[in-house]
Amino acid sequence: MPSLFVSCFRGVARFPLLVVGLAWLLGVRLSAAERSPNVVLIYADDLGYGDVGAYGAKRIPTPHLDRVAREGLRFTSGYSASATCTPSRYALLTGEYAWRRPGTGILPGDAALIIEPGRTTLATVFRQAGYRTGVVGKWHLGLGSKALDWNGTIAPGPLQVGFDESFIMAATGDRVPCVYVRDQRVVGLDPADPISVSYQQPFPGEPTGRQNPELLRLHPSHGHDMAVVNGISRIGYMKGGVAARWKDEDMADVFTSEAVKFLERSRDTRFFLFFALHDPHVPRVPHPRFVGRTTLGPRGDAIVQADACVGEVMDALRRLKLEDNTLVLVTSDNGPVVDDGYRDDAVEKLGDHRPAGPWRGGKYSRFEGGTRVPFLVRWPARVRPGVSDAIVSQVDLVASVAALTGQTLAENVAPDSLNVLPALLGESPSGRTAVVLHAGRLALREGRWKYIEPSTGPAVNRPTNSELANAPDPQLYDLETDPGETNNLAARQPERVATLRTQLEQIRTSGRSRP
Ligand code: NG6
Ligand code: CA
Repeated sequence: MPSLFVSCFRGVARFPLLVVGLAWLLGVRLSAAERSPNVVLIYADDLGYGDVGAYGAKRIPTPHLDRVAREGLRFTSGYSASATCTPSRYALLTGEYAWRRPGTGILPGDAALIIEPGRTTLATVFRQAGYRTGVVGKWHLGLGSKALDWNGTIAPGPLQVGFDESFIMAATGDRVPCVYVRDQRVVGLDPADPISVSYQQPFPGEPTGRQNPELLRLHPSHGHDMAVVNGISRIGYMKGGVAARWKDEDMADVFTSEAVKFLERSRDTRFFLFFALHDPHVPRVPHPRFVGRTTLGPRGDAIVQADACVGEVMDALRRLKLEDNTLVLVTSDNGPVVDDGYRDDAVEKLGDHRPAGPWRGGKYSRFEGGTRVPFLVRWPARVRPGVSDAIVSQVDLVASVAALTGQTLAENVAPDSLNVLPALLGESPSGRTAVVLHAGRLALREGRWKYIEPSTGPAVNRPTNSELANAPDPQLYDLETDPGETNNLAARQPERVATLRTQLEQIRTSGRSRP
C-alpha cells in the first residue's frame, strides 16, 4: 500500500464510521473479525427436543424460545456431543470428543478442573479475536487442581481457560457445594463459618437425607440422600457456609440477573456470554411465580422458567440495542430425563407429553433422544429465519467460531471440531456428513444411517427408565424412514454395518476427526 495512503488511513482511524465508509468507498471488504457479532450461547440442562413449543411441545408454553426459533434458524439435527453434562460441556469448550479422555464422565462437585489451563477453548478463540468473555451458570467441569479449599482462592477454573469473568455453580444443583462462585471466590461466605465438602464421609452432627427425612420438602427417588440444603437432600456432604448457600427457587433469577449485568457491562465491546442454565435439571424447584404454570408439575414449570430466562436475555439485548448484531444460540447439554432422582411428580404428570419428541431414549442414551437436542441460531443482521436439517454438533463450535472471527486453528487443537459455519448461518443446507454420539459406548450417525456399536451394558437404566440402546449385537437404523429407531437393519445390511464400524474405528484410533 502506498505510504501516503497508510498515513491518511491512520489519521482517520480515530473515527471508526469514517473508516468503514472509506473502506466501503474503496471497495475494501471488512475482515471477518471486524464484522463478527456478539455471541450469547444459552445452554439448557437436560432440556429435550420435544420440550419446546417450536419442536412440537403442546403442554409447555415456551413463547420466548419459540420466538427465537421463529426469528432464527431451527435445526432438526443439532447434537450435543454426549448424553450427559460433563462430557458434553468438555466437547463444547475444547472441540474434542470427551470419550477420547478418561476422567471426563459426570463429575462430583469436588473434582479438579478437567480442561488444562492454556488449552485452546471456545472462550480463548473468542478472546483471541478481542471479545470480552463471560460464563454464568452451571460449570460442572471441575475446579482447582486437587484438595480444593473452598474458603480460599478457587483456581484454576473458568478464568484460567479463557473467561474474563465467571459466576457459576461448581457442578449441578443436586451436588454439593450448594454455593455460587464469582470469579475465584465463594459468594457471601462468612469466614467464621468455613465450608467443608466431602464425597466420602458425612460430617458428624450434620443432617442427611437418609437419616433425617423429616427435614425434607423434596424427597429423593434414588440417590440424593446426603447433605440437606434448603430442605432438599443432595449428592455429597457439606458443612458450614450457611450464609452462602443458594436458595433453589431463586437460582434462575440469580443467574439471569448476572447474565444481564454481564451484557450491560460489555455493551461497548464485542462479547461472548456462555449462559448455562440450571433448568430443568433436578432438583426442579422453580420460583413460586412459575409453580403451576403447566400441568406437568415441577419439570414442566422449570422449563417455563428456563424460557423466561431466555426472554429476559432477549429483552436485555433489545434494551441495549444489541439485538441486531448478536448471534444467540440456544441448545441443551443432553436429552431429557423424567425421574432423575427426586419424587417430583414428573412421571405421574407426564401424560402424553414426549420430552424427547419423536426420538427414542433420552439422557444417558445412545438412541437419538440422548443427544438430538433443541438447537436454535438467531442473528437478525445475517441469518434468515427458517429450518435447517444440516447435521451440526456442539463440538463444532470451536472451529466454527474460529471461522466466524477470521482465525485459523492450529493443527493440534480442537481435534473433532468441524467448521460448520455456513450451515449455522443458513448459507448451506449441509453441515457434517457424520457425527459420533456418546453415552458410555459410541454410535455413529452418517447421513440417514445410524450405527450403534455393541455393548454389554443394561438395556434400560433402571432408576430413570431411560432406554440406553445397549445390546450385544450391532444396531443399524435408517433415521429417514425410522426416526424412532425401532427396526434394527443390521442383520439385513451387514456391509453397511461393516463400513460404519470401520469408519467409527478410524475416528476412534486416529485421535482426531478434523481434517
Ligand atoms: C446422576 C444423578 C442424576 C444427575 C446426573 C448428572 C443419581 C442417582 N443420579 O448420577 O441425578 O445428577 O448424575 O446429570 O445420583 S448431568 O446432567 O449433570 O450430567
Ligand atoms: Ca445435563
